Amino acid sequence: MQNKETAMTLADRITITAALPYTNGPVHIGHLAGVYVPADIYARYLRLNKKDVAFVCGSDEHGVPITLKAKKEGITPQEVVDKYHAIIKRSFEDFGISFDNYSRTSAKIHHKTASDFFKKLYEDGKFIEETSEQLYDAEAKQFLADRFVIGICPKCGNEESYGDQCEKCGTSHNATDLINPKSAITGNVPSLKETKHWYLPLNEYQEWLKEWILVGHKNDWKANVLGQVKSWTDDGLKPRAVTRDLDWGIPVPLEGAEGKVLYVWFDAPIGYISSTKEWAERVGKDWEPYWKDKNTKMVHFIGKDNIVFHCIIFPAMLKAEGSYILPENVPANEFLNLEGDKISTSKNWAVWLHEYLEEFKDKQDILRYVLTANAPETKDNDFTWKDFQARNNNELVAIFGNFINRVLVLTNKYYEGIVPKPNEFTEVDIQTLAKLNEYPQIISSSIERYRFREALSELMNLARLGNKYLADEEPWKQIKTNPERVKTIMYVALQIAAGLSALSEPFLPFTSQKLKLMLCHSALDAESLTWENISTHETLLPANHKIGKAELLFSKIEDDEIQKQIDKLEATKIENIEQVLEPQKETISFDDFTKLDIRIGTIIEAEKIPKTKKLLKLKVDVGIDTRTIVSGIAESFKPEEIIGQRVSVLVNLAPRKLRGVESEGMILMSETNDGKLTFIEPEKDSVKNGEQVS
Ligand code: B3M
Ligand code: ZN
Repeated sequence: MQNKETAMTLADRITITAALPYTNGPVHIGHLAGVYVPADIYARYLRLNKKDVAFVCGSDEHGVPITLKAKKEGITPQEVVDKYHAIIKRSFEDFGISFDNYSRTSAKIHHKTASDFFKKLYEDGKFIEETSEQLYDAEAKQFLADRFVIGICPKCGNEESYGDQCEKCGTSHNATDLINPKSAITGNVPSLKETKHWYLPLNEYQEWLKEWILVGHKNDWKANVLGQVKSWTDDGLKPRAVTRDLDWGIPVPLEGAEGKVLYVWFDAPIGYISSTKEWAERVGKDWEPYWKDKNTKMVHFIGKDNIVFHCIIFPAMLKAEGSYILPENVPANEFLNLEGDKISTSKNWAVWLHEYLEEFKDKQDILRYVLTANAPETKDNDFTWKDFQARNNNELVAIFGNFINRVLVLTNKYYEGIVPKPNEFTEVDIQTLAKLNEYPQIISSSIERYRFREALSELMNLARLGNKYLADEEPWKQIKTNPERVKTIMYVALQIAAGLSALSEPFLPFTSQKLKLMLCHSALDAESLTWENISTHETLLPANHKIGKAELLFSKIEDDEIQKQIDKLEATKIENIEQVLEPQKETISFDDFTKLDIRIGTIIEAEKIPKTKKLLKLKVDVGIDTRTIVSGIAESFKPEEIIGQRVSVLVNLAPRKLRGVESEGMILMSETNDGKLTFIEPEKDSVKNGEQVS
């Protein structure tokens, strides 16, 4: 029987949200591993446990990423979101991500839900209304917030932090907190300009958040989530602007707020609510219990870069509004890398879901399997095509597929597909059936703690149990000498096959469906089968039931299929190098050029500048004199390896003091394909120091 304790821990109504993907590009395997596959496993599992599930998501269509993409593609933001919303929605459907509803934040129902939410907080006096100086790009005539501005993160020093969030340390800040901000539109250093915004005073919720999460959930939320929440609350939460001076987004529903929209991270989480409303309207349900009934359990599935928004900002919004429930858990995953490098939409360094579905037709479950088996649940992990091939060939084909194929082939061969009536069970048979009956609870226990990798490995252990049972009992040998014994062996093996068909559904829905059809057992369809009765069922496949023909569930993936994918990625890498070439700078006159005095020189001394990562202090003989030059090449060269190096030097650059050292000139450098610096040196040694470069 299923463990009573587990049955008790599962609420009857569960709202499951999955992070709304930005529609500035397609979905890739990092999104799937981090968010959508675990969320789908959880939703499918709960439905099999006959729970009332609302699994909601939708496209995140506002925010600066969309407008930047529109500028880059020379189309409107609406055209960008329409294009990628369609691709994303379709690819989720084809991949078996079983949302009850997939909406979009440009939908009217969302604009109304988000506007009403904002207005309620405004009317309840939950915002601080303040006019202050914000970053402004005079050339672009645009205020700079979010990804419109890049600068140094005040918390971790990341030099490419966005205006609202630093992706490196996850922290969230206001654009004016950035050090050395630069406009992402023109590259200019921004000026400051007055503007009015509405702020959510997060500081007022700090103690409540600490109590709710760091005390209340210290034992059941993941360490990576608790760690980030502790880090922000320790730093002290500050008021956060929930509006922006942008023309793409949900207009601020207040008089005098023309030209202002809701901050994308204010409106997007409300997208979960509007998606639930849209679903409830369609299926004739009331949406409120899924968001307001204290007995409803809510779980947010996200990646680690979204923790601050789902554990600090959105809960503060819900608390301020007052009528909503809060998440029971936010099991955020870490990041998945690809072939050892960070997945990057902008660099096209990704395995895109819609392309995978095209190139690996009907092989959704292989990718679901690999992304679950390699899920970055507690630390960043890496996806390689070789590992993808190995797991398919050595696990899905050799363990799961092989067991099922043997059972169905032998049942058809010995009994024309009829499940044989078993004779007396031996001790081994009884132990094997008892072990089978434990697997629903074993897998439940992992799933309910959001340990999907562990749960999947337990499912594979059930297939291993089946393989071992057959290998030990050898029905193909005993059929000649003890055919009555073989009836019992095949009966037991068929029960394991049926258990696999049901228990695999959350992880491998396409395989589960295929297997259930091959077993031709109506009781195994989702309607009648619950997780519980897999083990309490007298028998999953009763004697005299007729199964269908055996078909291969999985097939080997050959080296050439994988090499094609690896070559495709390598080609992307080369494209990236070509793409990364800086566009030509603005035209200058010949007179401008003649002002530059570039000479050939030789490095005669070199030493590191203490407490710096990049700087070397060089003594350079430039023919006309010997001078000190500070150069940012320490990450590419050791001092001792560049003594005697011939170089090109801009000698009439105004002297500058760098970390206390007066630098008189600049060593001209270039970059190799793999990002290392390289000198510009004369081809021939006969060129003397002091010779001009012209
Ligand atoms: N659009 C996904 C991201 O940051 C973001 C999630 C919104 S969930 C409300 O990549
Ligand atoms: Zn940072």
